[in-house]
Amino acid sequence: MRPKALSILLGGMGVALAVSVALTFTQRAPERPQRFVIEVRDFFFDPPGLLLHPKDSLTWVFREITVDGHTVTAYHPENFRHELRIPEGAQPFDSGIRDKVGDTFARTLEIVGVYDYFCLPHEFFGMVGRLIVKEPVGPGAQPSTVGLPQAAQKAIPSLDEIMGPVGLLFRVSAQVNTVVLDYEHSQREQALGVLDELLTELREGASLFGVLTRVQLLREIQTKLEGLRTLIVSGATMPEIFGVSQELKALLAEARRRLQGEG
Ligand SMILES: [Cu+2]
Repeated sequence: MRPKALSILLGGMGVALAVSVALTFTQRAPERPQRFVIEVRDFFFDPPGLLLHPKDSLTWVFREITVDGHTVTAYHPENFRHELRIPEGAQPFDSGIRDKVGDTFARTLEIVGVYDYFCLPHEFFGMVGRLIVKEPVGPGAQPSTVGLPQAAQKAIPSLDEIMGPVGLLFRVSAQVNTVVLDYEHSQREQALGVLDELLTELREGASLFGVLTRVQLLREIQTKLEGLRTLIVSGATMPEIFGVSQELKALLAEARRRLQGEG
């Protein structure tokens, strides 16, 4: 397992610390639907957790493919008899094994609640993810009845973490992924639109500004986002774009560690 996956596993242990700040925390205005992208890598989902609103669209892009491939599979009795950990009445999803880099799988989740999902070949290594549509309710909000594999329990972000400041970092990660995928698909204007919204949020003292200031990473993350913007405007190559996006991810991971260390 890669160091990054390990750090996510270790990071999961400090989640209870975010509880107190989560209570008074707002992540975003819910009015306008947004587009989010989660990257599927060897052997983790990036970001591992995400807060969505019912009209938001969500795409997984398979960025790294190990020899046995990966899946995006909801915890649902119809999926390999796993326990139900998505809302009652929600459609179970399963991408099937994907073994082609750049492949995508998309869903719009309309029913409010928690959606836990896993990668079929790698659940036991902790390759799991958690989505919350609007509110942390439903079967996925309850402790696992049969017990998730130990590595999965450690890797899955807590509800409080996703609903609080760390969830905001997850959202930035998913938006950076959106920018990268848009650019890869020659949607440069869309990519710039997402990026400019993020940069505006950083300048105008929204929650994101506050959280990044608190962990003393505002300036670095802002500079990297501006660097990404410059690359996109100048028509940079995909390796250059991937490079900066990975540097951004590293800064966001560091921000998460610092938030967890505050308690
Ligand atoms: Cu996998």
